[in-house]
Amino acid sequence: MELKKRLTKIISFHLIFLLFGCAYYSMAGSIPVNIKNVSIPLFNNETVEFELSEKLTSEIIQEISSQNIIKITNDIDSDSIINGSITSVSDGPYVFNNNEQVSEYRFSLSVKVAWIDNTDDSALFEKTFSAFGTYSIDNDPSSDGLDNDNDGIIDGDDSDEFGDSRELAINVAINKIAVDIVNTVLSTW
Ligand SMILES: [Ca+2]
Ligand SMILES: [Ca+2]
Repeated sequence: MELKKRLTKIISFHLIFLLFGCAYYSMAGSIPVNIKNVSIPLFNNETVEFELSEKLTSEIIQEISSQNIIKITNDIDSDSIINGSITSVSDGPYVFNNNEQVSEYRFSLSVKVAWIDNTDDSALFEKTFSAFGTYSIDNDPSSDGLDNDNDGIIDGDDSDEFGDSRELAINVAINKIAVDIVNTVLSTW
């Protein structure tokens, strides 16, 4: 009799857990079922930095299609739309050497992004993203002793570290932001 009571307790506990589990699950998957595709028009660029929006927009599109998250469409009747605006960029000193000269700079950018449900114009998320890349003025990225793209591989060992060092820092920052945005789309899902 005692055992039977205990068993009933255990079973009802599991039942409650299961029910709560389901409730949590359905809340996590709160994207309206009507959203089957997304359009991603070229982001606005409010800064004077050249070609940033082209780079960032195509990086996001590439990231979303390679992960097969949601269908991307150019259709003006899309279910949803991702709007973005690059609001600021800056080149600031990041590391000083012993002579108090700047040895590393940091290129930073901020982007305001909203994912809109077109049926009622509500925002699935609305968020500002920031990222940076570092570069040195004196050396080229293949010999500056820096891990420019932060992947743990430095200079000659990293086939990505070449060319104009500021350009590379910009690409690194754009790549980080694109990954961040796509992760936010995924977590909204
Ligand atoms: Ca690297
Ligand atoms: Ca380097």
